[in-house]
Amino acid sequence: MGQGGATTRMPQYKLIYFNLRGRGEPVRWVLVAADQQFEDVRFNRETEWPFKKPEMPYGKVPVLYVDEKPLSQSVAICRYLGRVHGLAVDDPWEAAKGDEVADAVHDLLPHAAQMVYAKLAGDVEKAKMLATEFYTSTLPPVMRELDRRLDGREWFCGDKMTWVDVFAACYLSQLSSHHEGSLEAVPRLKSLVEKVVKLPKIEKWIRERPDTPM
Ligand SMILES: N[C@@H](CCC(=O)N[C@@H](CS)C(=O)NCC(=O)O)C(=O)O
Repeated sequence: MGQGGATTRMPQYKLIYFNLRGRGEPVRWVLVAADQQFEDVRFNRETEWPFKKPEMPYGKVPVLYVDEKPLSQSVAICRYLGRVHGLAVDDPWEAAKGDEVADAVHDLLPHAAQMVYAKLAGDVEKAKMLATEFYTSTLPPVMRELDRRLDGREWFCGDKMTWVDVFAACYLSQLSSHHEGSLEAVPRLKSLVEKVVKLPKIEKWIRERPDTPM
């Protein structure tokens, strides 16, 4: 009960995405890390999405409905959830440097997606070429900078885990799982990713989530 006898109501969350990890998965991880229940609505991309697309703001997913109000853009959604559920910092500079990390990781996605699509299409040569480029040229400078950011601090925004750590760990754990040893040269980043992945609630989510190709 809140002050004056009013009941403090938990927000109702409904996440709309495809039956994939993709850009929906970091939102799911932040919801899980924040101990929030949510309805995990997953459309089939081929059969259902063409009918649902016109209903979505910007015609894109993920969309998080917060008490029936839609919020788009995966990074904005994670940032909002972080602020509302205590997975954020107040200091504007630390918060902005956290946003920087999230955007830098998010920028990797189109490159990674090309690689995964080529693999799923069975184009072995193209997939191999894109993977070599991704793991030798695209990913290492980002990993190095993220590792450097962790010099003398446990988490990206200081001594407290925030949505940024959860967001980054979600993508980097998946990307590194496709390429053995890719986190070895960046021990501080590797440790951050492992700490998030080993949170009991995240481990449980990974164990129980639907098995999807990407
Ligand atoms: N910047 C947006 C990108 C949203 C986006 O491109 N979503 C893709 C799926 S990952 C989508 O809706 N594709 C279907 C379409 O464009 O019809 C975000 O991070 O949420």
